[in-house]
Amino acid sequence: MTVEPKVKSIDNYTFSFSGEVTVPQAPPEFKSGFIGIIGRPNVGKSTLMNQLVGQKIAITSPVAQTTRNRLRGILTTPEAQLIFVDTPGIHKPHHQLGEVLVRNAKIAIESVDVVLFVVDGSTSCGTGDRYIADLLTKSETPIILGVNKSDQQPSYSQIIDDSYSELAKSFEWQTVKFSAKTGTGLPELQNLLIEDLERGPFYYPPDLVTDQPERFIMGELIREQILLLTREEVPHSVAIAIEKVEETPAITRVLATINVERDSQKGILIGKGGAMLKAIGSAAREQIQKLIAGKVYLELFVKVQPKWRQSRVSLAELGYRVEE
Ligand SMILES: Nc1nc2c(ncn2[C@@H]2O[C@H](COP(=O)(O)OP(=O)(O)OP(=O)(O)O)[C@@H](O)[C@H]2O)c(=O)[nH]1
Ligand SMILES: [Mg+2]
Repeated sequence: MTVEPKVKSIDNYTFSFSGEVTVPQAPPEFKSGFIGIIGRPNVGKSTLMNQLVGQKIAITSPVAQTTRNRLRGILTTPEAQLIFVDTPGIHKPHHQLGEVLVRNAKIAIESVDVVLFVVDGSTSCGTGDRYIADLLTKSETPIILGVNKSDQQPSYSQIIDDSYSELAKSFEWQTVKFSAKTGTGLPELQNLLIEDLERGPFYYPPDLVTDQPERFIMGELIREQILLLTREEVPHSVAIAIEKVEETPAITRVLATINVERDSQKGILIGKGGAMLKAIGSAAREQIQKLIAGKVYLELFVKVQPKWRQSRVSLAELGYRVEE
C-alpha cells in the first residue's frame, strides 16, 4: 500500500482547557483571511480548493451539486494564511436540501473577506453566472473573477474570454484565468488573493489543512464513490452517517450507513448479488486508507429513510448545517 501524507485535520490537535487550539504568533507583516469560493455547480470549485491546499479535502465529481456543506481548506505560506471556504454550487433549488445548500452559499458570501467567483472557462458566460453576479453585487465583499478550466478551452476561446471580460469590466472585478486540474495559473491566483488580504493572525495552526473532522471526510469519500458509480437520482438521494470508528494499532474499523429515500434506490446501491455495494466499499476503503495512512476495514449498510431531503430535522441529523 502506498502511504500518502495524512490530511492534517482538526482531530490531530490537542485542545487546551479553554477549548482553543494553540497557534503561534504571526510575524508583523503577516496577512490572513477567509476566501469564499463561489460559483455555479460543477465549475471546479472543490477541485480548485484541493489544488490550492495541496490535499484532497473536498470530494469532486462530474455530477453537479457534489458539495453539500461549506468546507474550509487552509493554505499557509511564509507570508500569509489563506482560509478557503468551498461552497455548494449556487442553482435554482428544487427541494429543501437544495434550498439549504443555496442559503448556506449566500451566507458564505457575507462572512468572508474576499469572494473568488469561479466560472467555467470552457463555455461562455451564461444566465447562471449572471444570476450569481447579481447576488454578489448586493454584498460589500471584494470580488475576484476566476476563469477555470483553461486547459479545456475550445478553438473559439477568444469569444469565451470576451464574455467573461465584459462581465468583469461591468463590475470592475479583477480577473484571473487558470486550470484547477493542471495547476496552470494558480501561483498568479494565489498572489492576487494575498494582495487583497489585510494583515492578520494565524487563525489555524500553520500545518493544518482543514477544519473538518476525519469522520466527516470519511463519509464524503464514501459519497464520492456513489457519485462516480451510480446514476441519475441515486447520487443525490444518499446521505452517509459514520456510525463507528474503532482504531487498533493494526487496522481501523469503520462502520457507515448509507441512507437513501426509496427501496428502489437501496436495490440499485446493493446491486446484483451485492456487487455495487462491494465496488463502492472497496473504492471508498482505498480512499480512506490514503486519508488516514493506515489499513482500513470498511463495513457499509444501506437504510431507507423516506424523504430525508425534505425534512429539516433529518438534514440536521445527517450533518447538513441548516442555517437561518
Ligand atoms: N478540464 C478540467 N476539468 C476540471 C477542472 N476543474 C474541475 N474540473 C472537473 O469538473 C468537474 C466538477 O468539479 P468539482 O470540483 O466537483 O466542481 P464544483 O464546482 O465543486 O461542483 P459542485 O460541488 O457540484 O458545485 C469534475 O469532473 C472535475 O474533474 C479544470 O481546470 N479543467
Ligand atoms: Mg464542489
